[in-house]
Amino acid sequence: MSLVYIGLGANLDQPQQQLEQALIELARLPDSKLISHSSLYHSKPVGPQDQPDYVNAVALLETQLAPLDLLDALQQLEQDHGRIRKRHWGERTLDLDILLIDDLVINSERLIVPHPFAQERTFVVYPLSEITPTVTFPNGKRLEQLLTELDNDLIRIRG
Ligand code: A4P
Ligand code: MG
Repeated sequence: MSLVYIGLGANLDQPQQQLEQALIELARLPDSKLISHSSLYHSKPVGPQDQPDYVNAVALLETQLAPLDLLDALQQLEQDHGRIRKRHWGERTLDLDILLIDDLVINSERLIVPHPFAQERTFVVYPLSEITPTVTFPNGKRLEQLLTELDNDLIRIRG
């Protein structure tokens, strides 16, 4: 059994509803249980600026799926949401990133854990801290420290 943090992001086709639906679908994944999730947040795009603002959230899943089986399941959900990959860091109907799996470090062709940009992204660090205020990354970096290094420019969506 693993504890997995998943980053959710969307900026096309009613992004808030995309995320609300994705949370329902995460709760239905086989051999898994959705433990909690953060609020939903509006955030400015990181990467190309000529794309709509994002809605982001972080979810905590307990799962018996192996990491690559979980990645397969998440990519299937992205496909179900009509995801088309247009460009790197570009617009999408649903992006599901594996942020952390317990204190595992994975560097394989298809999967890098912790997610390489997790520690520098406001839209990951703040929602993560909402559900688990004390997280230490495998490289020893503590979430409390990361919070002091990032300006919180997120706008919380009232649920
Ligand atoms: N992959 C490797 N490691 C992982 C992991 N930990 N979780 C591989 C998920 N996938 C992982 O992903 C490309 C490949 O990464 C996958 O096939 C998988 O095998 P992708 O999502 O199709 O490609 P991408 O969008 O070109 O790149 P990437 O790195 O996933 O983009 P990001 O980092 O997800 O950034 N701004 C705001 N405000 N909010 C956002 O959510 N998101 C992005 C996308 C850009 N700007 C944003 C946001
Ligand atoms: Mg992604």
